[in-house]
Amino acid sequence: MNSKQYITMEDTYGAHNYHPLDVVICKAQGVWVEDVDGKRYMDFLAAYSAVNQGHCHPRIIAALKDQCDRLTLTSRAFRNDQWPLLAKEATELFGYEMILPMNTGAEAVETALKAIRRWGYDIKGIPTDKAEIIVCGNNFHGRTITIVSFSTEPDYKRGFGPLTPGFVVVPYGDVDALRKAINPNTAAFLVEPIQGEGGVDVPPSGYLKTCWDICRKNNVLFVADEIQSGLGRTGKMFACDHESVKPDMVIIGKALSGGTVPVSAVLASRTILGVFKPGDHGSTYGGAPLGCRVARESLKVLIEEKMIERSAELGDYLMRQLQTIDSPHVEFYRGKGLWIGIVLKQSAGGARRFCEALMREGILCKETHVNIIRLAPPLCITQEELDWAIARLRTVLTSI
Ligand code: IF1
Repeated sequence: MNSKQYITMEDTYGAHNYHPLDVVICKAQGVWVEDVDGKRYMDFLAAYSAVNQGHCHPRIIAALKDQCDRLTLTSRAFRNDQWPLLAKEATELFGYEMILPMNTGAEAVETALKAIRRWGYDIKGIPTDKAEIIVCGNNFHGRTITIVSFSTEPDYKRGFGPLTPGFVVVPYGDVDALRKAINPNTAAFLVEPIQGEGGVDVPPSGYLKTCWDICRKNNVLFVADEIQSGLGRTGKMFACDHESVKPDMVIIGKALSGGTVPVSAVLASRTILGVFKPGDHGSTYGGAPLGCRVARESLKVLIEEKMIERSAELGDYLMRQLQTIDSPHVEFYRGKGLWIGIVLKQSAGGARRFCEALMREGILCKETHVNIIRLAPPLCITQEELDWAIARLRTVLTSI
């Protein structure tokens, strides 16, 4: 079958909850993907930063295959030989006392919300059912009904009511708004250190540190959703590291399993994750040996192949090169490491057509919020591959 036939089949039988580019990918390696018609593209989205290590990384795939031949799932009714190793390695690597494993990012965020609320009641002493969690405008933390209850994007929540109460929204980047929103019932502040869906929106320098200080002074948990911004994407292990902020709780996912099977987790102190007693929370695949084995290898690859340093170096290079492109359509560029948003002028007619033009040039990326092109290649990208992409970005941004 050719692309057209696959697309017709998908659109006939699959729910239309996405509006994807018309590229039908059938294989991939590193930064390169190939469609069913044999055309090659450079992936500049990396599955929303779930493929930081590159597609089908040989070490990660080898670990996946080896574990598949041994043991894939026990459920947490029994123990296995991979979860304890991931638990030890991840808590030591990230500097936390405890970790709770889940699968998707949304599940990890829901886990964090449960831990926050129970900490609020059992430890902070907030009256039952009065706990408040402060979140930011333009947030994206997943698609469950509770998570979209605090989204500020109407399309993400319309028709999904009744919505979950207990959330207070403040403008992103505004420390005074956070300070004013805190009251004795506030349990936590949940924030993306850089807003991905918000269009790679980097907050003002010092924002995270000031928010962290305000939370500490008010016995409010500072919780960072690093599911997309973490694991090297911004040139540090975590985006919070750019301001030397150590969250009370950090949420990770996506690249934790290098684009294979979903693995996510919440890390925090023994006091915070100690609120969960046996049977309080869990999931069928959370802590499965297959996911844990792959996650262990994915973290090792990130570190041993110096992908975090590469993200910092090549990200700075990419930003400098973009700044030299004199395009009538670009308002400004923003981002950190190999994570950049190209904010287009209103007159540019929306980012979608630029993404379609880039696809014709052999680059796959995604628009967000109508006028922003998101750039996020796998962190294994080489200088030569990046130069190849920059030449095409220059062509599209100056020729449309
Ligand atoms: C979609 C967006 C990105 C995330 C952060 C939690 C989650 C995500 C910071 C939930 C997931 C994905 C979900 C996917 C598209 C993509 C996305 F456009 F939706 F917003 F990346 F920006 N926290 N983001 O970015 O993790 O449950 O998906 O594993 O839902 O369309 P998940």
